[in-house]
Amino acid sequence: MKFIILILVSYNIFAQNLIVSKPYIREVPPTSKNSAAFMKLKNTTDKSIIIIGAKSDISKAVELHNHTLVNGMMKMRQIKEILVPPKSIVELKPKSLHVMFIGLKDELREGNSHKLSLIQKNGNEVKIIAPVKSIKRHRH
Ligand SMILES: [Cu+2]
Repeated sequence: MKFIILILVSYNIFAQNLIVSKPYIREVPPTSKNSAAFMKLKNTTDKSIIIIGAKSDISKAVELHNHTLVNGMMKMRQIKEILVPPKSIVELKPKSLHVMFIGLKDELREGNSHKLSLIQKNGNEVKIIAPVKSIKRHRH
C-alpha cells in the first residue's frame, strides 16, 4: 500500500494543482469489452480546472462520460469536459461521472494496476496508476 502511494505522489509532482485520490478501475467479466475508472479530483487552486480527455493503453478508446436522465432512464453519454471548480472536489463514481474505456485490449483482473492520464485544458497531464477493483465486492 505504501508503495502505491509513493508512486502516486511522484506521478503528481508536475501537476499538483489537481490531486487525484482513490483511483480504481472497475473489474469486468472477461467477455466485457468496456470498463470505467473512478476517482476523486481535488482542485487546490483558486481557478477552475477543466479536464478535456483521458488516455490509457488498456483500451482502443478512452472517453469522459456522465449519466443523465433520458426519457426517465439513466443513460451514460460522452461529455466534452469535466469541470473541477476552485478549491473543491469532484468525485467520479458509478452511475455518475467516469472515465470510460471502450474496446478493452486485455482482461482486467483485480490486483492489477494500470496507467491512466487525465488531460487538462491547459495541456497539463495528470498521470495516475489505478488498481482494478471489483465493485460488487466493495458495495455495502
Ligand atoms: Cu460510460
